[in-house]
Amino acid sequence: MKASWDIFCSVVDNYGDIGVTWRLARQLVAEHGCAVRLWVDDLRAFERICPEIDMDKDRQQQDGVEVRHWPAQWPGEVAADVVIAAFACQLPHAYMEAMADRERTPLWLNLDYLSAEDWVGGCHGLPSVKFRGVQKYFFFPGFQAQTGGLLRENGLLARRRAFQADLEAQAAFLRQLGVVPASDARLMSLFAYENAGLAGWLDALAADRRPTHLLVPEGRILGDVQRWLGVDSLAVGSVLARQSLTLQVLPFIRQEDYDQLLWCCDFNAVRGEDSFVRAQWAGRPMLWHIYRQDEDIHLDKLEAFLALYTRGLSAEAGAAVLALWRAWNTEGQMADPWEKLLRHWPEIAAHAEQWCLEQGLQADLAAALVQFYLNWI
Ligand code: TRH
Repeated sequence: MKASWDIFCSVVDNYGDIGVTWRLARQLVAEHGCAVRLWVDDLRAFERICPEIDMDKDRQQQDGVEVRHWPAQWPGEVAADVVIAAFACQLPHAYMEAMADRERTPLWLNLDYLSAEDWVGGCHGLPSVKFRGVQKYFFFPGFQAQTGGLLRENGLLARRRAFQADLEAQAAFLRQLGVVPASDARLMSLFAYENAGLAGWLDALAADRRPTHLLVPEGRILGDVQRWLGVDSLAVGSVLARQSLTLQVLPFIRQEDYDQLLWCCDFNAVRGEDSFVRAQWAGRPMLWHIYRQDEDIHLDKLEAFLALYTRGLSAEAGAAVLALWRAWNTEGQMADPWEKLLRHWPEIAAHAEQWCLEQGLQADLAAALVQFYLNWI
């Protein structure tokens, strides 16, 4: 009998909550033969990353996953063998009763946010609260051996490498997005929250000797791009040039295509959680716009990741990465750190691939979850 899994996703904002749970659900089905129901309270966000989603359906099959609209009134379904509350979302009370009513109580996990902080390894897998005898456990993704690892599908890195080695396939992929960069251009992607530091960075890219083709998926950073360009609006598909910089606005594309876009680019600016991990699997230099939290605690998370990520870089290259990431996340001056990063580009590029290989040696998050369940029963 296949183990049944219920994954609960409450879309707080943006696309990370659904982005992570959708990848996980598909992987549990495809690689571990699990029967997965994915409960999502906002199908609109889902439809942006997976256009096949029918927003009018309460129940639908997508890639072997039973996608369910999480209703305000719980429909009285039997609880699954494994229950994942993603990002500390609150399960319906009736569902918790259903968990406790099962003959064999389910494994109940809270899938937490990704963090590189040291304490994560010590808390991963620990018991949390109990409800009528059903024990909940913390499950922490992470970058180090004591954690639950990162989402990574089977064969992902081999597929990525084959695609990066195939220039024709990359050009064809970009062409169908309407992207035809100049042959000597540095191709970059920019997915970020609003950021007052953007103007200084764009100035530096425009003044650079080497051309840059910057792809900006529609979203929150577009207002800053617009202001810098001095235009009233920026429609999807717009291509505008300023000195060495060509800016192109892309539509929001399906998740698999976004992965491939990252693989095509020489440099990726990403944000949140899921695109941040996918940029690491792209094996290319990158910049992370971390999700802002109260009392600036996100800056501690940023530093924790940087401490790990810059290990093995020379002091100068490490300092260049630190300066750029810190400037971006404090809306500081970008021009000078960007120039420094360019000076160390070959080393930073080799390091990005090395980091990806090292992370790829860890058990992936879906496999770690399945193993946790097997150990538990
Ligand atoms: O959208 P994000 O900022 O999401 C999150 C949420 O805000 C969440 O509440 C918060 O907790 C978390 O950040 C830290 O960034 P993220 O995580 O990168 O998610 C974006 C998803 O959108 C990811 O799965 C990739 C996908 N995507 C596409 O499918 N197509 C696109 O064109 C783009 C740009 C992204």
